[in-house]
Amino acid sequence: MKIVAADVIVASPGRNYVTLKITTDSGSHGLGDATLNGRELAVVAYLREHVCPLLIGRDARRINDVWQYLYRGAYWRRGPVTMTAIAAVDCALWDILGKETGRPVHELLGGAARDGVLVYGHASGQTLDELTDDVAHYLELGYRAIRVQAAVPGLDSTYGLHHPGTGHTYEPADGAAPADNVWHTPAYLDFAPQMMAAVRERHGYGFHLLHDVHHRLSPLEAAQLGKSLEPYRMFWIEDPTPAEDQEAFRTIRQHTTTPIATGEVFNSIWDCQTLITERLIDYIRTSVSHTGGITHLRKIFDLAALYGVRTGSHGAGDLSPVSFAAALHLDLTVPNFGIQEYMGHLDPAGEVFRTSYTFQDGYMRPGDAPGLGVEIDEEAAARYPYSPKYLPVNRLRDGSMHDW
Ligand code: EZ4
Ligand code: CO
Repeated sequence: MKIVAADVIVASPGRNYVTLKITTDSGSHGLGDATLNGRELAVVAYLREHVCPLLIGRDARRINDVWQYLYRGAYWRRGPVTMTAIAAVDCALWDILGKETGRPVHELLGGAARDGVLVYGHASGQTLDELTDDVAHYLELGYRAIRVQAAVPGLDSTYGLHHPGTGHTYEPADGAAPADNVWHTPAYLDFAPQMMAAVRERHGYGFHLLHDVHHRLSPLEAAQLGKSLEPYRMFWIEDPTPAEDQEAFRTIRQHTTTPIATGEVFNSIWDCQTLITERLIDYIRTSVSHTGGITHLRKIFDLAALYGVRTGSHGAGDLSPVSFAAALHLDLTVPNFGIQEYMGHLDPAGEVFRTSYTFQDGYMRPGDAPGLGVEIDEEAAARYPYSPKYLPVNRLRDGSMHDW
């Protein structure tokens, strides 16, 4: 079964998505998500100029060999652009294998190890009243796990809040240049325990509570935050410190029992080797589309299983429905699954991507359609041309750059 075409589809149904479509001489095609938020065209160029020409004529069934060829066969390897491109190829080949064999990808991975995939939704608010109302909304929808973010008093902008009018999701990438945000750690460290207290006071402890710090603290500040949140029994705090410094997590670990999750910016098993083997984190959050696809992510998850680290993959709206479906198939099969982020996709994304996954009572299921179970409507995609958008940048009050 030879690959005869590999096409890159760039579209912006609500936000930018890059989709790789691989076609075989047997008439099958498969999809992979190649979206890298704010750096979309770098992946498009890497695919179109350097990867797609190498795929033509290769056997689509040899997923492991194609992966090794694109990773090990490249002298300049790793990094988000390369690994997102490889992920798109890998997911598209799993999709093809599923369609050719008539089976959903989770069956090809050894079959379901659970009945459903626990997901967490995103509640936020400009005030604590707005936040706790939003938590009520998610509880009514049936969510058993909820991430909470609220505007930090004294800051002009805060990460992770719904834009007015966008419904229950948020979109940090905006504008043809990065927005300048201002960050002040003391204001945040004072506010975070008040936020969790308000949520637990109104809604109790009958659901999992999560929070994303988004890489902003020093190790000791993160330890202070973890300690101050212990009474609220967090499911996790996410990305407490800039994630490339794996050793930094030792300090956090020494001081607090609040569980730690990280990994959405990682691209390979080498990025989290120390974190996992030294048990410095509780949840590994790498995503299928930024970490080399199903083939590589399952290796990370297997390493994590050996050390009692559970999974908690990134599932923001800037990962397309193709990526989300791939995540659900893998989540269903791994023994050490923890939780899956689910932000959803707003229309008109639904005009472009037809999905078969479902949500019920706080759990999601990928469905039994052959392959990944997502199709793209290319005519609809053509109606939504690419529009450049940037993620914000962060500065401290004195003007110096800070992690966003
Ligand atoms: O800011 O995916 O947990 N979710 C996140 C995301 C990231 C975006 C960046 O593109 O941190 O919202
Ligand atoms: Co995050």
